[in-house]
Amino acid sequence: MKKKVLSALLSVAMVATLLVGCGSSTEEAAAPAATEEAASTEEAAPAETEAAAEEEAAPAADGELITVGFAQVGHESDWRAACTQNYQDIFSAENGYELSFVDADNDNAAQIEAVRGFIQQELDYIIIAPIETAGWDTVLQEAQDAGIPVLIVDRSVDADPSLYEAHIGCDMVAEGEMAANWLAEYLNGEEAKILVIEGTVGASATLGRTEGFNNIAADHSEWEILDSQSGDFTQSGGQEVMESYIKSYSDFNVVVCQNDNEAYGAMDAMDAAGITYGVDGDVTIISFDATHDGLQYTLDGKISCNVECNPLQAVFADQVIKTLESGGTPDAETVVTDEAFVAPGITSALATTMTQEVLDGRAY
Ligand code: GYE
Repeated sequence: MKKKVLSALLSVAMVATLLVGCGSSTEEAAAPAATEEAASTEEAAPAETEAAAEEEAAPAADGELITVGFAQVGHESDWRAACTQNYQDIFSAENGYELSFVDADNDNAAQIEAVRGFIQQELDYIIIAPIETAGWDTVLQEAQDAGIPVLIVDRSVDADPSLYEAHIGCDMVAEGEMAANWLAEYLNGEEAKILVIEGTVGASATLGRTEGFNNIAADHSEWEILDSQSGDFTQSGGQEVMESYIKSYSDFNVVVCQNDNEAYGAMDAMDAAGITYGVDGDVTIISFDATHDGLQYTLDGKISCNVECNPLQAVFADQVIKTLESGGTPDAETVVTDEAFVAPGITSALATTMTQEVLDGRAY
């Protein structure tokens, strides 16, 4: 890549002005237990990895670090914390990178400004985990005009795909469908009065999970979605929305939380109101993410079904950059696959029943 010396000098100033995170963990610790798909995708690209290692111009090979700016959504959830840690682990100096990390605190305008900052600093690559899908064309065009390749990770954007090199993330629509298909299997024709606590408005994770769930719900006339409001992917947001639902609706038997942290808040609100939930309670809770704590609640029978979204995706961004460094063309889309987990006592052909062993194997 160009402008190496300049970017190295600028990065000193950058450290003072940005929230910077530099990975210090070893490669070993960073290696995600991830999914089988993750492992197989990794195995599928050994030629590219070797090519990158042999490539003389590769900065890592000649001792120069590749500068990468990462514009992260924020720190709204346990999932996000795991995602951030994973990027800091993989994009470490040991692995040949100098990472500039900005936490946009769920502020779309601040996130776009962070990307502009990376462009001004003439970093080698920019990675964006976009808060919202909309509003990216202008700044992506600016990055392209400056000759800086951009990777979109986690959530997606609705911008022209020629403005970025690759997208890496989970299939959010498939996750929503997985949740609803499990509910159909579980209820087996019984009536459902459903309350949905959505994620951040305008985020592809919210849009996709909602769309996927609704796709399947459309085939179930015995289901009624009473309400669907945003809890912003936070525990406090989940609690507030659930408290207001409890005031407005006296008759419901399913609560769908679009991430684990919202589920924790919703459970607090139901506890306070004396509403029972879980496999032995009146209300069935579905959650997304399947983080360690979320799976503990699933193992405990409080969350009935938890649809995974694997946050350990930095290894794929590393591969895309190595491919670009060696002059190759990376896959435009890397889909990180997910599975669903159900509480003990629930028999499902669509999901894995939780055990202590599964929980112990969870790396995040
Ligand atoms: O589900 C939620 C986080 O974009 C997949 O963002 C991610 C979502 C995740 O805040 O916990």
